[in-house]
Amino acid sequence: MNIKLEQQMIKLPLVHPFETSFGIQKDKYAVIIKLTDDEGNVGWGETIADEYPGYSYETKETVWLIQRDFLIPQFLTKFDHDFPEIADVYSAFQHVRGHNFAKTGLEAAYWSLRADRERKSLGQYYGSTKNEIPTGVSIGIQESIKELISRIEFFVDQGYKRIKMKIKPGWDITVVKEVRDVYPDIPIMVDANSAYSLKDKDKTIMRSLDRFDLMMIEQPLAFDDMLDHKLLQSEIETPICLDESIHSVNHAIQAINYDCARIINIKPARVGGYSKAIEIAENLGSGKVWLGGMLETGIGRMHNLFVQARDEYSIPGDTSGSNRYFERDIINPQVTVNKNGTISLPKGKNLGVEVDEEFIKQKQTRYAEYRR
Ligand code: OSB
Ligand code: MG
Repeated sequence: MNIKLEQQMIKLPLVHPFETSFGIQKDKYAVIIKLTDDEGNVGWGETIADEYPGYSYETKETVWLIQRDFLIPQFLTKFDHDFPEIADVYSAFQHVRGHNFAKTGLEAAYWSLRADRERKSLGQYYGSTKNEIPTGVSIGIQESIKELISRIEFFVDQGYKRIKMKIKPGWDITVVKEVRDVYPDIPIMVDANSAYSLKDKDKTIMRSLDRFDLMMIEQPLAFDDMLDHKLLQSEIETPICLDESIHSVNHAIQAINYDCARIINIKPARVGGYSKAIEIAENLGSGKVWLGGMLETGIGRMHNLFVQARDEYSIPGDTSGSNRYFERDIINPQVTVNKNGTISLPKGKNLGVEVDEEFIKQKQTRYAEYRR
């Protein structure tokens, strides 16, 4: 089978800078993968492409090169005779260690091509059972508590069901307390992005967060340390949720079995793809998983929405409406949030939305084409 693969880097300004304990992000980069087969069917995938290796070691440069030099050539050979199976796709990637973001952009495009060829919704491949999903919003560190509260108000007024606030030392207990005073009942959680340690000072902070009835504390400790999280979990009531520490199906299962965490934030790109995100959900079940985000553009957003429409994803995730991130998204229509805090899923084939290729071209910073 002949197949064309287009790799395009795009840059979109964020409507609001996103500050976490590891830095401030002002622009969103993504490497968009487009597959076209010889019958004109198309598949779209998005690769997370950060400017700075703060959340992960992968950056927009590493994803581009690892795809170009290793993953794309190996992936394209799988179209040698027939249309590959998902196991073939993974076998193309198995000798490249790590680099899950780079792999996921290709895997996602492959699923989307499959849906296009078979004239089905992507949701049928991802096991969607729901027409709408409950969702939340992740709010970065702000200049002042007053500003944070007005941002929360802005999102609560739009219907968002759950608020996630970023914390770091110096922006934690007081901030959470003031937000709780204003919003005694809304589901709130915090995300530390590894900003704390097991030092007494930090443990005291973690313990004092117990009184605010938080849904969970996301990734308080180091990105590569599950054991420390287990020790911390044994000393606090609030469930720990792991994000940066989980890179595979096995990690996710072990983290829950050994009580290093009670909940896992699944980001398909971090665990190596959408099939892996599904496998983790099947293994852990409802109440233990939810779907995180990496400020995706519309293509990654649609993939994320369809996987969240599975039964196990009952906890509201981080997938917000397009306008929370961008002035204009790369799909039409844009993703919007309903008054009741849900996002409705489109019914059409493939992504269920149009990819705005004109706009992608305008925002493109790099382009390459591959064929076999
Ligand atoms: O830790 O979950 C995180 C964004 C970039 C990097 C890390 C994280 C995040 C988010 C944003 O929290 C979630 C989203 O709105 O996509
Ligand atoms: Mg996180």
